[in-house]
Amino acid sequence: MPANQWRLSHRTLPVGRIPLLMGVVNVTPDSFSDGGRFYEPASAVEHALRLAAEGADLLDIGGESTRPGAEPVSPSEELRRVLPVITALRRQTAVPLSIDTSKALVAQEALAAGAEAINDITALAADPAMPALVAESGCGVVAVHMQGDPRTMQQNPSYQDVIGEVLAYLRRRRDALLAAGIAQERIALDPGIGFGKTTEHNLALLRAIGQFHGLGCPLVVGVSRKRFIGQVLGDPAAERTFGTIGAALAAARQGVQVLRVHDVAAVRQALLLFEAGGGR
Ligand code: HH2
Repeated sequence: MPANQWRLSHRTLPVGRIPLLMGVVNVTPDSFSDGGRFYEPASAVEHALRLAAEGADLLDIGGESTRPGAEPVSPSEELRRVLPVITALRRQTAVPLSIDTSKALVAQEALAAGAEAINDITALAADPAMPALVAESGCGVVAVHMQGDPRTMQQNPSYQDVIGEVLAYLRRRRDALLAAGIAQERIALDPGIGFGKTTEHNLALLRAIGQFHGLGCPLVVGVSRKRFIGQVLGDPAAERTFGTIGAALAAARQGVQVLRVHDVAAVRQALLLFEAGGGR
């Protein structure tokens, strides 16, 4: 049975017939699709409130780009970017917030400012303080699969069996988080589309994502505006929103519980019509 809820610090998000939408708020100068657009706190807050109004179920605030080749950012710089945004949003919207970070210091301050989940592309493996922080605070967590690190991950991604290896990794990380005292219903798992994967790897994972329900946790998938969309279309420069919608529906058909997207209104409308037309 696919998981039908995801517990955060102060509430449980029930998963209905279509996936929950996690709206992307990048407070960065260099994110791959919207870098610099929401770098000022006021514009990030305005953007996040727009995504909330469009129907986002969760807002994911990030202060460090993880696009291929991106350079790391110090914890103090990451905090300088995200904290004012989280603090302002906590006052202005009831939509739950997640912090997209791999650093316990950043996550801890973000939780103190009102974030209710940690979205970590290293699956809580990069910073040894992360698992205990999540266990003690009782927040939700997203553990993402990545091969390598953002600086080098797209240089030569290779797998013998991409589905088996990503599944096994997420199972190991789930077990490590359970052993650290994190409740299973707080753990969401993400195959990490684009994180050390070729277009073929991404498509194989997307086609097989239904198999990941066996892990017993809600699944998060981030296809939004990613490079593989341009490659499938044979046009790397193509506008990627329409392709994002197609990939989102492929995930929804397989019961994915959470989609991380930039274009909340577009994906939400597509999902509502998908559901009205019979769904999966
Ligand atoms: N993708 C990105 C960042 N964070 N988190 C999860 N759980 N899943 C994803 O697929 C994922 C993620 C990359 O996208 P974006 O935030 O738009 O770009 P950047 O990392 O350049 O800020």
